Amino acid sequence: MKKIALLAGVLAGCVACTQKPAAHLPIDKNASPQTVALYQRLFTLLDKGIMLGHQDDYAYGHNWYNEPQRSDVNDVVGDYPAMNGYELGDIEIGNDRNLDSIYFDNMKLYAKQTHARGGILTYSWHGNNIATGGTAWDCAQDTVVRSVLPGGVHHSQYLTWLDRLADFFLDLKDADGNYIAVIFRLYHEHSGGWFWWGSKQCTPDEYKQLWTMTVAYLRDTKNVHNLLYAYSPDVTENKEQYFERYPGDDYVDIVAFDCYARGDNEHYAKYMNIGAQIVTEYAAATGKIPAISETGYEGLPDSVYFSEVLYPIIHEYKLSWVLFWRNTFELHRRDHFYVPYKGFPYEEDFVEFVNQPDILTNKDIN
Ligand code: BMA
Repeated sequence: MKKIALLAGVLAGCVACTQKPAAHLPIDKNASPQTVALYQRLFTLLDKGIMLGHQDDYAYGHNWYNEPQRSDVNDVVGDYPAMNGYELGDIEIGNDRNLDSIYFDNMKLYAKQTHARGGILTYSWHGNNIATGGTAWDCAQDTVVRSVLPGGVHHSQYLTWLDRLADFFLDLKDADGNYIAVIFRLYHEHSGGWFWWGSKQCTPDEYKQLWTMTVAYLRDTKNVHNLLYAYSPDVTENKEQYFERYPGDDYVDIVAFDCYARGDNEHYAKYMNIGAQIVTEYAAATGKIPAISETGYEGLPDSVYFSEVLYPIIHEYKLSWVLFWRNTFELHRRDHFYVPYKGFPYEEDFVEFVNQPDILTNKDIN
């Protein structure tokens, strides 16, 4: 009897195995212990709530630039974001600061400080157009992706660009000298046609090759093992469109999407729901992490955007984080902000949102 029971138990265990992976491991088989721990931490936190994210939070805010430990989010709600986004655009061309005026040396310092307080980091990359020397938005051609793939005219130069990215990630170290594990969200918003890697600029197959080449180069050639990889198209109509350019489960740790409010709340809710449903269902079925990698309402003209528009939507889903885009410091771009700063008339709306029990700030995840 005992034997039969044991056998039944083993069989039941196997059935369970085929349905749900026993442990959530990053796609990088040689991921550092810290990277494995970060991935597992994301799964643990997924049961707790949705992490609040903000882009460039430590670097600058509305009306200030590089003031130690300052953050618009902290100024308004009394705590830092749990998820902290930074942008690597221009690192590939060897610049000392990114396209939004953050010095990479400072960015490394912010990473160290953020990590020390238990925050999590995610990096985007608006890399330049290697064929024209223009920006990421220089997208009139449909040959750039092809030209950086193996055999393409810009392939070897493109690898030198990836070398600079690798150097940055390998410079992310904590106080004990361990690599800080972070999220890399590459070639994002590709369901749109505004970047050189967008849907009008390359075929699905070329996009997938660009992705797998980049991951394999960073991971296997450059030995960067402190990364989790996030896939994040812009809005999509359905699953088919979302996955049209998906490079495969072996190349993605996090399934996410970007979606902005632009005045039409019904339209926003529709696409937020489509995206949230796709990523949460897929993540649950395949053992990935689902997230909203960028959202917000530029200039916050709606006094109840956070509490009455956004929250009721995301509250329905098991999402890892929701990240709001940057609050610019430049005087000529004063309307480019996505979270309130101290003194902003609708700051209470944000406070109400952040105080919801399922919205997690830095303290809540430590
Ligand atoms: C965009 C804008 C740009 C910025 C870019 C990369 O959405 O905020 O001003 O340069 O992101 O951070």
